[in-house]
Amino acid sequence: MSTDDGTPAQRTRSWAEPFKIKMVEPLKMTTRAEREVAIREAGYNTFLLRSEDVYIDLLTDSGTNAMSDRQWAGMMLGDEAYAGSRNFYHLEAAVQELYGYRHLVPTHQGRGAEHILSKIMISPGDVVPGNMYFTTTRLHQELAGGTFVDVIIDEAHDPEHLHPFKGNVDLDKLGALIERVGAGQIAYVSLAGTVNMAGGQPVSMANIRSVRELCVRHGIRLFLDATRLVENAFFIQEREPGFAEQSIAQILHEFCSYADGAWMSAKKDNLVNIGGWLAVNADDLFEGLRNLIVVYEGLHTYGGLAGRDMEALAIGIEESVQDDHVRSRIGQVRYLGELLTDWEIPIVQPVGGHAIFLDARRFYPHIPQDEFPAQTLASELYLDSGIRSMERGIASAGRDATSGDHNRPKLELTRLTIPRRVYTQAHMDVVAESVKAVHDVRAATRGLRMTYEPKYLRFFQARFERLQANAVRG
Ligand code: P70
Repeated sequence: MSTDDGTPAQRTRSWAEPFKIKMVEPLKMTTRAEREVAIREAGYNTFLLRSEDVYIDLLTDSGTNAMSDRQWAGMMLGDEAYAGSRNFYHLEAAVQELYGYRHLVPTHQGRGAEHILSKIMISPGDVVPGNMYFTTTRLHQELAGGTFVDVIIDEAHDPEHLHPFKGNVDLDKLGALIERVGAGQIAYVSLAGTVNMAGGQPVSMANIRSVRELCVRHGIRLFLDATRLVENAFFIQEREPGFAEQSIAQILHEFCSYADGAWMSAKKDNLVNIGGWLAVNADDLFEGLRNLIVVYEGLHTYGGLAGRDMEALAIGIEESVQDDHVRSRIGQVRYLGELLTDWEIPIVQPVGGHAIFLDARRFYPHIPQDEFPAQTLASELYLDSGIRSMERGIASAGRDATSGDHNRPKLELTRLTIPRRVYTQAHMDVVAESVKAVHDVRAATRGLRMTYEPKYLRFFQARFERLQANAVRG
């Protein structure tokens, strides 16, 4: 821990936010009767609620971060030139310094980068191994003609397993896949830090070193989903022998050095409200990306972002790797996790970087997966207190591209995602109390039926209705 050069006893002292609050945004409280109407009109899908009807918004940590005074000052220094904006060069320098890649293109957000990378790297019929799927990542791989294959360790699918690096790749699974399809058919290996769908679970440095070695041996490229890689570095610093004395920035840099490039949803770790980027080392690859970016995003020196957004992002990158920031960010997530664990609420363990994941299978053992237990839990939480969470279960997993049947993931989770630098510890107390209230009446709760299902990424806009009216509570 870089800021704490003291004894182990001092390390156990409380953390606090390394900032004070300069501007506030009032929150709106609603009544249960108002929420009944709002959630029904939203088709029991928290994505379809109006944010005005939400009290504490834990839908996502994406684009919901609070920017610093330095970032806001940077917004005033936007160079809105079409080409060669000064802010682009600041952004490029920040990514080169902290992530270590030579070439950069900005994108409007993470999926813009996923789209371009998938188009360049994947040929129809290719296979893309990765450490658990992510919704947008997998869809872009599929739209480019690829097939995603999950090579994460089995422990990642078990919400109760206490493995310290549940995001790790299973090298035997990856090796067997390469044997089976041949290295020529593997587009690249796709590795995410603090794996979102597994509960924000980290990848160890030892694991990425081994994955790198395997890839080099077979001439396969390795790309990182860097969206929450700073948070991944924190877990390496805390849990992996030999890293306790290194800074988050040093660990991040080494981790990135094992990959050929990375894509980023800057709306998470990088502390901005919008933005993304794609960075690589190889000149030929960059040539291709830079060309395609002008087709889909914008000129290669803005890629869909305003100059001011690139400036806020360049500053956000610097702030995001500060050890005190990361420690308090993850400290807050853990605080909520500890409250829920004390009350024996089933959550994914160990607690990951960006969210608490409620285990809806154990929360509602009487609701079958086809009746959307995690979606049900998200709507019950909203009804109880106005807190907004997100389904990460069968609705998110979509349908099998060949059979058309639901994908039925082992993990049926409801995510309470904590935005960075936004809420206080008292908000976390209120959230925990609401989860407990919903848990106390769980036996009376019934599931949902899907009444409308969009073709792509159905969870965003799907609509549901209640299977049976739930018992009215006071
Ligand atoms: C979330 C957000 C975005 C994301 C991510 C990882 C590991 C790429 C992206 C895409 C937003 C979201 C996206 C899909 C479904 C639900 C929510 N995750 N890789 O809340 O980045 O959103 O900037 O295009 O987590 O987890 P972007």
